[in-house]
Amino acid sequence: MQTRACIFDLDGVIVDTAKYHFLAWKRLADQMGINFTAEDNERLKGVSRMDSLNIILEIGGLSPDDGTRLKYATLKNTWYVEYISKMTPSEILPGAVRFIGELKKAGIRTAIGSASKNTPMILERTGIAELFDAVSDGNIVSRAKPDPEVFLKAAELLKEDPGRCVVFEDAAAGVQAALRAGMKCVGIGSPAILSGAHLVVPGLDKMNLTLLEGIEKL
Ligand code: B16
Ligand code: MG
Repeated sequence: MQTRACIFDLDGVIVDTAKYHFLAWKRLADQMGINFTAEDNERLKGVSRMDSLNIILEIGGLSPDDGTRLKYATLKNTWYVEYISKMTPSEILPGAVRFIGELKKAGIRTAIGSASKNTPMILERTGIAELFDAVSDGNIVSRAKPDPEVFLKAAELLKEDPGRCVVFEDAAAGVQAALRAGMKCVGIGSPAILSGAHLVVPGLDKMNLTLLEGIEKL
C-alpha cells in the first residue's frame, strides 16, 4: 500500500463530542438571550472555539468587545470540560478501535488532527491516547481549518510525506483543509455535506483496508 499514515479528526470521527459542545454553547446562548438550535450547531463542527462563538453572536445579532468575547468562550469551555471530564471508553464511535488496529497491523502510522484544545483530555478519558503515533491539535496550531496547518503538522510530527497521508474528517472545512494539504480524504458522514472527499462512508465501522487502497488510485 502507498499510504504511509492516516490522520483522524477527533470530534465526529473518533468520538461524538458534538452533543457536549451543543449543551455548553446552548447554556451560554440561553444566558445571552440567543435562540440557538441543534441545526445551528451543525455550523460549528470543525470550527475553532472563537469562530464558533462569533457564529452564535452573529445569530443573536450581538457584537461585544474582545474582552467580553474571551470571557464568554472561557465560560463555555468550563462547562464543556465538565461534560467531557465524565467521558468513558464507551463513547468511542463504532469501528474506530478495530480500524486503527488493522492500520497498525498493516504498518500504517496514525495521528490525530483536531481543532480542539481539549484533545489530550478526551484521549485520556476515553483511554485511546496510545493508539496514535502523533497528536496535532488546537494547542500546537494557530490557523483553523480549512487552513491545512493542523494536518501538515501531523505529517511533520510523523515525518511522513503529506502526499502519502489520508485524512478522515466529518466537517466540510476539514475536508477542504485535507485537500489543501495535498492529502487524500475520507469523509465521515453525509456525501451531500462532504462532496469534496475522495470517498464518503457513514462511519469508521464501514471502513477497511480495501477501501483505503481504492482511493490511492484516484
Ligand atoms: P475546543 P475537531 C473541533 O474538533 C470541533 O468539531 C468544534 O466544534 C470545536 O469548536 C473545536 O474542535 C474546538 O474545540 O473548544 O475543545 O478547543 O472536529 O477538529 O476534532
Ligand atoms: Mg470533527
